[in-house]
Amino acid sequence: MITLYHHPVSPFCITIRMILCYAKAEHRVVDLPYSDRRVIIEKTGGNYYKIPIIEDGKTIVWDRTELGQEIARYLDDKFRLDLFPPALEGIQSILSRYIESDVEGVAFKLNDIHYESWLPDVHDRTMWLRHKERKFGSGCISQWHANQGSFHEELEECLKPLEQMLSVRPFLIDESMRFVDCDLFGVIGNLMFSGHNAIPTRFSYLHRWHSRVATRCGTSQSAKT
Ligand SMILES: N[C@@H](CCC(=O)N[C@@H](CS)C(=O)NCC(=O)O)C(=O)O
Repeated sequence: MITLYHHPVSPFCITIRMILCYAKAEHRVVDLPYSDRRVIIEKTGGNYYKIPIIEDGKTIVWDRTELGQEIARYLDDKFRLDLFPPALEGIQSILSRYIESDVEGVAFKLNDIHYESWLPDVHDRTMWLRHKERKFGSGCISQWHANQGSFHEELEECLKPLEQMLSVRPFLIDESMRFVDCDLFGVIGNLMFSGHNAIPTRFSYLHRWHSRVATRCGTSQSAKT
């Protein structure tokens, strides 16, 4: 039995959860308060504080390197999912960098501005705000709120090439689902988490891709669950 320690808002956690579902792996999910990383610190012997991590018997796996995708690769090996075929390593490495920097970099702000709706606990919420303001400056959430129009435009620009890719094949880079599809599914799941944002209507191929991936993973059409 694999245990996933996560918070449901995190794009990286959504990705790992959907891979577990795609693999039909027997697993349980432990929801952590966003700002309490005690379990992560204990499980990794003080070597990590981010989410997600997974526990498989005595084995603890976390993403030790930026863009290393160690958890996803562990699950890929264990369940033979073929998410990382050697012939696609190069393109997956370039595209996952784009998804996790350009797309995620604007998508998370559009979800963060609605944080009061998805972080109900006052302690967790205040510590989350502290974390954000230390990284992005005091008042960042109000500024992002005021700039949301330009963030929506930026998001559309970022999604345009992905829509174009999906107009000629069912998944981003192949006829089958690969890691980059899981990666993007996580980022879109984070974007939509508050219930206030959606994939822009004009991106019909992205909409169809999203339903296709959700069906493959046996999740509902929303990445929230
Ligand atoms: N999987 C990522 C890292 C995971 C990550 O950045 N998780 C975020 C949550 S979405 C996190 O825990 N950030 C630090 C924090 O919240 O304190 C990697 O490629 O290394």
